[in-house]
Amino acid sequence: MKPDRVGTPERGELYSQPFKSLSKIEKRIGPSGAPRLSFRTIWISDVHLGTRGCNCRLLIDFLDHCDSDTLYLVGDIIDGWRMKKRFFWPERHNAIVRRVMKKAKGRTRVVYIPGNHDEMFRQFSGMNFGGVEIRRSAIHETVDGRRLLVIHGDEFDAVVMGQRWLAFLGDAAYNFLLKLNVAINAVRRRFGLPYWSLSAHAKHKVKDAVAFISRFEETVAHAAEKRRVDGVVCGHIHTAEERRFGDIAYYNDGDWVESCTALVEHHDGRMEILRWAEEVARRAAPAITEPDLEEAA
Ligand SMILES: [Mn+2]
Repeated sequence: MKPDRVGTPERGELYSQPFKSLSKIEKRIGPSGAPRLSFRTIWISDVHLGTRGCNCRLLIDFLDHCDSDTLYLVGDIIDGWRMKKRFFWPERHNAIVRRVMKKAKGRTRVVYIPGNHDEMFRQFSGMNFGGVEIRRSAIHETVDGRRLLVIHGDEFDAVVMGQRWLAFLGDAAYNFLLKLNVAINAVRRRFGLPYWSLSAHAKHKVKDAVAFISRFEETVAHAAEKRRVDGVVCGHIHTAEERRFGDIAYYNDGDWVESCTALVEHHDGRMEILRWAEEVARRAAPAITEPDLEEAA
């Protein structure tokens, strides 16, 4: 029995390219030469395509090295707010859309839950575009039978922050920080240094930001408790986290602007936050051999 196929009986296109997908599965090697990873479920959010802040290089690498039965796009994938002001759409952003659509046409079930920056897609909830299901929220059942509510998380801005204009105000300062982040990392890349997030680093240093994050997490977990689910997966605040509030499991898949993280469910049901910049750095580092270890000891 394949429980992961439950709820997707319409996937006739599963067998449309048998030879192509078979050879890929056999290889299980990504373009970098590192092994391709397989998960039951992947959640990513806050990609902010259409902005300079999006770490498209790392995300392309992630999509090229990770497969899953189900892929949830948990909102703020495309940044409509920013694009209204100035149109920015490099070829690399197309490459991301192409990769997601290719997964949707293949063996991956893709569920897209728009957030506040891509709220223009919310009007298409219930529709299916090229295999991508658009939903306002979803209930994900883990392999061990737990029910997780999947939402973007901006639903709670009013509760957590008071009013929506505050979100815009914070957005300007935050935007500046992200621009600085892009500049710093362009220099770091020149010198062959791995990606490092200034904005994520700054956020953890600011007391108010820390208080805001914990209030958000608590509010979301409380809402999940009311919905009588076992846990919740969200994004929105760009802070990956895995913690418990009483009986409720809280998961945040982070973002691809600062921390470059994804939440995954392994085939055995184990949940994990992947920090992709670290994965890539590890790949580049020389493997530690046994004599090295003996020397160190
Ligand atoms: Mn958001």
